[in-house]
Formats: sequence, C-alpha cells, structure tokens
Amino acid sequence: PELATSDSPTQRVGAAAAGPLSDVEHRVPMLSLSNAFDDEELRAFDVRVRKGLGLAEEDEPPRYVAELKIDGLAISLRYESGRFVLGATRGDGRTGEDVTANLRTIEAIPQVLPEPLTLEVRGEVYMPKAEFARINAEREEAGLPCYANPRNSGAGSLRQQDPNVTAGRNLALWCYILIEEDAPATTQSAALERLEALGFPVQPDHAAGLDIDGVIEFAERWREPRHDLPYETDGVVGKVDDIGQQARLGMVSRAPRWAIAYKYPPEQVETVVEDIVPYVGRTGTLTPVAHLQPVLVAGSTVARATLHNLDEVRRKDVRIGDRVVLHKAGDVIPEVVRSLPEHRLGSEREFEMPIVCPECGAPVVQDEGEVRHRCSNPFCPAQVIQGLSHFVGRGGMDIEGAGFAVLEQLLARELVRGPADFYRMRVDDLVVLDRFAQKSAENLVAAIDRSRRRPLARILAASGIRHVGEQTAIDLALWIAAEWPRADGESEAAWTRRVAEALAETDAARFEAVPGIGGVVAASIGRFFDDPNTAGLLAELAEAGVVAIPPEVSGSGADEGPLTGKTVVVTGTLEGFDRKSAEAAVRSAGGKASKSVSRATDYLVAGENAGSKLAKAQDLGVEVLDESAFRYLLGEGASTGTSSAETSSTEVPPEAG
Ligand code: 3BD
Repeated sequence: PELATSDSPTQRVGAAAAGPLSDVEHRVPMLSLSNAFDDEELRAFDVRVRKGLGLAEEDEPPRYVAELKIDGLAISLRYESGRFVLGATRGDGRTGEDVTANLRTIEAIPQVLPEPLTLEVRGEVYMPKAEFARINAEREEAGLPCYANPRNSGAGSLRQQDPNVTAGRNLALWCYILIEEDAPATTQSAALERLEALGFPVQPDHAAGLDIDGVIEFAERWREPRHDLPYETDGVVGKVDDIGQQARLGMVSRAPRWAIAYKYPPEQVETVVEDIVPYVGRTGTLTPVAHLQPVLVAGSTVARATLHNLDEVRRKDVRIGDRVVLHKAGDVIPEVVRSLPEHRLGSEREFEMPIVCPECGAPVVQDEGEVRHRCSNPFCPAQVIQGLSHFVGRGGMDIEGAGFAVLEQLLARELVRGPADFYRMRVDDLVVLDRFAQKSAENLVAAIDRSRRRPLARILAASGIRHVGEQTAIDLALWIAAEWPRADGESEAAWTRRVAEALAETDAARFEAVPGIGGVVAASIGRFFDDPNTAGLLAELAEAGVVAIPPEVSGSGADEGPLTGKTVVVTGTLEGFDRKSAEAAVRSAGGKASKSVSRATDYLVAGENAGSKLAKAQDLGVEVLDESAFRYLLGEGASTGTSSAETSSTEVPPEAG
C-alpha cells in the first residue's frame, strides 16, 4: 500500500470524494422515500393515502404501481431539444454532482431522443452483480481491498474524475420517473411506458392496477426470485398510480405521501465455521477460506466464504468452530460478517497461517507492507495450474476445451510445463490422455491453433503479470504499439518477435510512462520483464507460433475512414461477421458502433432475424443496410472507399459485396 501513487487507477476508484466534480442544483428537487418494514406498515400507508384523498371505506380503493427497488445510485438526466445535456447524482436532493461525462459512457443512456423534447428522467444507476464479482476478484487477486457491495462499487465508478474509469465498469441503469412539463403523463404506469418508448431502460417487472393487498403480494412474490436477477434489489416501491391523486396527497418533509418503499430484511444467517483452510491462488497468495456448515442465504446454499487475509481473520476474530453471521456482499459473494463469541464453548481454535505452502512445502512469506501471505516458490504446482488455467481462459488465449481436468493431466504427464508448450503439442501427444480419443485430441489441437493469433492486449492479460487485468493490458498494448510501431511490410509475426525481445530488454522504470497506469502496476510490469522466469515468455510464445495482433493506436478506432462521424447499429445474424467483428469493422472504418437505435443512428445493419431494432429503425426513418450494402460502405465493394459513406443503401447495386 505505501507504494501506491495518488494517480494510480486503483487509488482513484472508490475514493470518498471525487474532487472537482462540480455541483448542480436540481431544477425539481429529488425526493426521499418513506420506508415500511412489514405488511402492517404497508396497510398503514394505504390508510393514510385513503384519508388524504378523502376516500370512504366503500369507495374504490386507490390503485398502486409496484416497482422493484433497485439498490443503486439515484441520478437525474436532463434532455434539452432531444439531447442529453446534464446528468447529476442525487446528492442531498437539492444539489448533486455533475457526472454528465461519466454517464455518457453508460450505453443504456440515450444520447439523443427520438423527438426534440425537453424533459428530465430519473432512475437508479447500478453495477450488475457479475461485474461487481469480476472487479472484486481482480482486486482480491491484486491484493487490493474488496468493495463491500455493488452500490459502493457503482457509486465509486460513477463519481470519477476520469470518464475512462467509468467506461471500464459496465454500469447500467433503470429509469422510473419522467418529468415532462409540456405533456405530463396522467399516471405513473403511463409514464413508465412513455419512458420505454423514448428509449430509456425501464425495469420490466413492475405491476400496475394493484390495491394494497396486491402490493403486499407483489413484495412476497419477489422475496426469493429477486436474488436471481443480475442486479441487486432491496425492496419494493409502491406508488399511487394516478398523478392527479399524487398531487392531492403532496409531501411530508420532502417525502411524497403517495409512495412507500417496502424494505426486505437484510439476509443474514448464522452458521458454524467448521474449518479455515488456506488456498493458494494464481499469484501465490494464500487466502484463508472458511468452510461452513452449509446454509441457505440470498437464494443459494453457501458452504465456503473467503476471509481475504490473516488481518481480516483477526479483525473479525473468527475462530475454527465459531458460530458466525453470514451474508452475501452484493447478493453474490458470501462473507462472514462477524463471529458470535458469546456462543463459544472453549474448543474453538485460532487460525494460523502455515509457515510452508500447503501445496508445495516452500516457505510462506509476507512482503514488506503487504497484507497478503504468499508461497515463495514460483513453480508451486497450485500456482502453475491456475496460471495455465488463466492463460487458456476466456479473457486470455481462450482455448476451448482446455479445462482444469485436462490441464491437470497435461501437467502430470509433463506435456505442458509452461504456456508456450500448448503451441508445440500434437494430436499424437494427446491421445494418450484419459478419455481422449482421436477426435477430442484433434479438437483440442484445432482450438489451440485458432488461438495462435490474438490481440496483443489479450496475450498480455493471459501472461499473468500481477496487477495487469483486461483494461491495464489494453493500456499497455497501446503503449507498446506506439513505442515499437510496426514497420511497413513487417509481418505481424516479425513484429511480435521484435516486441517480445524489446520488452525483455526494457528498463523497468520505463513502464512508468505507460498512460493510465500507476506506480504499483508499472513496478509489477517492470518486475515481470526483469524476472528471468517470466521475461522470456512472450518471445517463447512467438517462437512457438503465437502471433500478436497490434492494437489500433488511434484510440478505439480509426480517426478517418468511410464511416467517420457515423453511428451504426448492428442487429440480427450476418453471414460474414459475428456481432463483435461487425462492430469492430465499424470502428476501424472510423464509425461509432452503438447498441440501441435512436434518431442519432445513421445506419442500422440488419442481418437475418433482425427484430425490434429493425422495426424501430423503420419507425424513425433510420437507413437500413443489408450485409452486402454494409460491406460496400466499409469500402470492400467500392473502388474508392472514401466517399462511400454518403452512398445510401438504395443506390447500392444488389450484387455489391
Ligand atoms: C428504486 C428516492 C419517488 C419518485 C420519490 C417516489 C430516495 C433514491 O428502484 N421513486 C424506484 C426507486 C427509487 C423511486 C421515488 N422508485 N424515489 C425511487 C426513489 N423504483 N430504487 N428514490 N432515494 C430514489 C434516495 N437515494 C439516496 C439517498 C436518499 N434517498
């Protein structure tokens, strides 16, 4: 920690105050919600509503809308003449922070509306559970403290000075209020429909036309299944549907009388720690893991919970045999909240970090200033297999069929010792493996062959440089490509070899110049290319036939191309592209690939089975291209690719492309 520099991306994340974000006053204050914690309080709310509206017992009961309560960060979006002009956090309800630039990186937020309207939309920005788990896994691996929950992590990601950090987190949003002065909706349910029609994401599981029993049933019905949603919810919001009635009810101290938040009790359960076992990770970190008496919490049975490190075990005073309180951080990651020492019988034992690695017997060490304990043996089998598993995994070389069981066998038979060995394997070597027939051996070799050519960033991410995840690998690859540009006529293979050699000879301090990375990360990259055990990895891969695809140096796409200034949406199944490669083609032609169709869309590329996006494009009068017209536009079918951006689909000869 003392090595962390203040400008490191790891330090910018989750900071309490994000520095110079400017304050903005909300034109219409953002209100609060009063809470209910049981059915009785919900019924009391209904009684207050009826009284407030002057309804008698026998009158038609008020109708409610029930919405799931998203556990995110409340924000407000302002559109003027159909353009997104200002996005702000809720703050204290009167004044929030201007996070417009950061919100622009959230794909679900329309930049432009289908009509030139002036309006305000409010909703909840959230971090999907899977993204939260991904970020925490990366932080755990890097020895950084984990985020407590997706809400904190989402708030940290939104209140950034650098929108690139926000862009690297997959934030999303559900909207629930529309303030449209010119044509106000008459009911909340109609407002939700209108929001959707305008292109805003609206959580689909709301229900309208309910009486208070309906709201209570809605809350009951979602109590368990909500855990299966990919984002966190912590309750249900009941709202009087009729906006005229809302107006009559008014507010008490900035909370509307017409709405109530029913809060589910936080899911905490008690269980017993049967053992605490140190696990050795890819980077050698020994992580103490509590083995628990299995319990059901937040929708699934939990038998293990990470205790992160020895400091944490001591701080929470968790002992083997203890009764403990367990919850799921962000509804996903099982976590021991605290021990219950009052239940101790005297037979509980303190966990001790072993002095030798449980996997290889090498000494366990703790580096100056680090909380983690680690195995000192770089050849520790646990580290080796996890390192290889990371190498062949999704974010890395992505070799299909190289699962853990296969890797174990390959290691046991010494067919693979290091990453480069995959690329020297032949079918004959593999048929000797258990349950490996000729066919499966051929399949694996074919999968390995398909992985020979990968973007440099992916190869770097696969290499297991400590602190270098997907994003840092992209930053590093861009720097490398700028530092050692590919020469005219130089093959990708030759460039790969040249870069591999250059990196191994680079002075560690030079990595401090990589834009977007901090001192800790730069030092870690420096060590990797200094360490004789790792410095030659890239060269070895290149020699075994791995080829790095150089990144586009000018940001995410080409600056000038046939699609410069054009926003393109790809939908449906194309013959010659998958979605990702079509979007990459758009970017390298200078265009912007977007996911949703709006008036700002210049072209919709529609393949087979194009659905609602095609309908919407036709509605909005957005130009629709088929695959051959798309190719023509990309310059593949035209003699001069430059002016083809102006070619409309109707002018494209049918045989083009
Ligand atoms: C949700 C107010 C009203 C318009 C006031 C009725 C308090 C956070 O899914 N409706 C929702 C959700 C939040 C809402 C309203 N509907 N207010 C709502 C909300 N479906 N989470 N909130 N908020 C938003 C808040 N936030 C931070 C600090 C204090 N209060």
